[in-house]
Amino acid sequence: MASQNSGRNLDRIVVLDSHTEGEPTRVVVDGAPDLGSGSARERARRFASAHRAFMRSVVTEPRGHDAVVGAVLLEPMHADAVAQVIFFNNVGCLHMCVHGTIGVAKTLVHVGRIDGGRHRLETPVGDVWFEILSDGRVAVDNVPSRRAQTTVAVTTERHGTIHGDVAWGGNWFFLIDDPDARIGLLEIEALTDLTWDVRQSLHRSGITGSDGLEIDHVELFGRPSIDGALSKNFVLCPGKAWDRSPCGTGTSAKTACLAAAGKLEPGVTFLQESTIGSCFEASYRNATVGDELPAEITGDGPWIVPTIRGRAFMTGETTLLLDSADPFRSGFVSDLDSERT
Ligand code: PYC
Repeated sequence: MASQNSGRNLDRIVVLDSHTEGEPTRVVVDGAPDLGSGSARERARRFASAHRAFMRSVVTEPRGHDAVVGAVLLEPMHADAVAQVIFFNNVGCLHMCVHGTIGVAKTLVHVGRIDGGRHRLETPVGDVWFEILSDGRVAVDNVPSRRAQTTVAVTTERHGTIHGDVAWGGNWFFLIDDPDARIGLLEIEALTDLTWDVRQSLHRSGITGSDGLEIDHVELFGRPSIDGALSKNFVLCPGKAWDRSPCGTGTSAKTACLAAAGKLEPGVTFLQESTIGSCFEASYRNATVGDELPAEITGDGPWIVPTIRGRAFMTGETTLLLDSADPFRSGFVSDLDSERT
């Protein structure tokens, strides 16, 4: 949407904001670029290669901040899907986002496109299903997930040698268990320094996901502070922001590791606490013949289909304005803004 204002062009982007267990999602409902037709994967490639300025203008300063995850909703390929979605953050597209899916579900209810029930959503890494539960929470059956490697040693620059598992939960994760880790809002700087060191060291050491893609999320687990939770996590996202929610793809990766280690049976629920003290509930079923399993993801663990349940709340209905005379109309390019798909 564009308009003239004393010789200037004002572009308008209409967004709906929500947060899922503390982590923001900004759904673009008008003003997104034309990404052509095709699968979510194909459209995400086009989006990532040609529309980085658009992504920045929606999610980063001055209109947003580094933790905001954006979502563009598109026409689905399958007649029975409610939409196709591409998630993006401060440095590019995410493969998948569970907290964002919960936010999208609540947004679709808010605008009256759905009023409950179970819905198929197409993402760049496969279809997911979400259901609005009777208590208002949303359950997401995520993409099939798997532990790829266990007890991998990474030699970091500032924190010695650290061991962790590598797992796919819709994004690639390096998962570190440390019952002595202090996880909380007062520790953000130290936690970011540690996990960023791990992320960069993984990259330097050539440790990748089993499909050769970068491990761009690092997840640290310490003792929970909430009764009944299995652990409390700190999750570092690709653009160095930390997830306020327990991270749904990260909780899926954790679920895959627990299943692979024989520590969690199918159908059994556990609680994952976040850095701010919010929770996702998680369980899984074993994958079956009908599930879409990406051949390039190999590993030592079984394929599982995780279900993540959490709450989202609407926080805003906003029209973003992009003034052609504004030198920072698309925010500013950070050093971290790298080429990703
Ligand atoms: O919930 O999957 C998630 C997620 C990924 C990045 C931020 N949140």
